Amino acid sequence: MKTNFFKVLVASLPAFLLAGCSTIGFGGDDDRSVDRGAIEDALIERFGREGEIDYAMVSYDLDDDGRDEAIVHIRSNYYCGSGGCNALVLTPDFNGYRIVMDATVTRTPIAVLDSETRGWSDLVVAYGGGGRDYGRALMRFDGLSYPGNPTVAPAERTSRRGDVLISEDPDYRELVD
Ligand SMILES: [Ca+2]
Repeated sequence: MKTNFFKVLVASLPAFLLAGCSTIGFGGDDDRSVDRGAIEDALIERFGREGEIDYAMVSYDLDDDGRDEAIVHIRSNYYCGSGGCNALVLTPDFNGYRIVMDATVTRTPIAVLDSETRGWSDLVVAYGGGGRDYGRALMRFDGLSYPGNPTVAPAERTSRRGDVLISEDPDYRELVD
């Protein structure tokens, strides 16, 4: 009985620590969760409510601090053109989520490498179209943020593939209609 109670207690700890938030676990690890409502708030604050916006999201702890970041890819005819759309990384902050990557002209897939820079996992982001060659870019954290565009420095072309976070054809859900 004691053991069972302890297991339940441990299993409910992550939800307890985020008490007051509506938490939804997704991505590869069921034990992890991010606050989808707070992330949607941050995305709406970033993009506004003009035009239709869809987003695909997974959670992954990029800086290994025990709290998952949200890795997001946007799909929107309003904001994005033939060169792709924004990829974002949002990290938990004391009052919501803070954007540490907001990269234009990205495509899926988005992957994580086993290497890291300044304590944050390196990312690989696809790009191409709209007059650009198709390729993959290595995105490295600089201490404050990841690069804002995969097609120019400090991002650099890479042949590395990494572990896919957001697949080439992910499920998008509506942010703003
Ligand atoms: Ca983290």
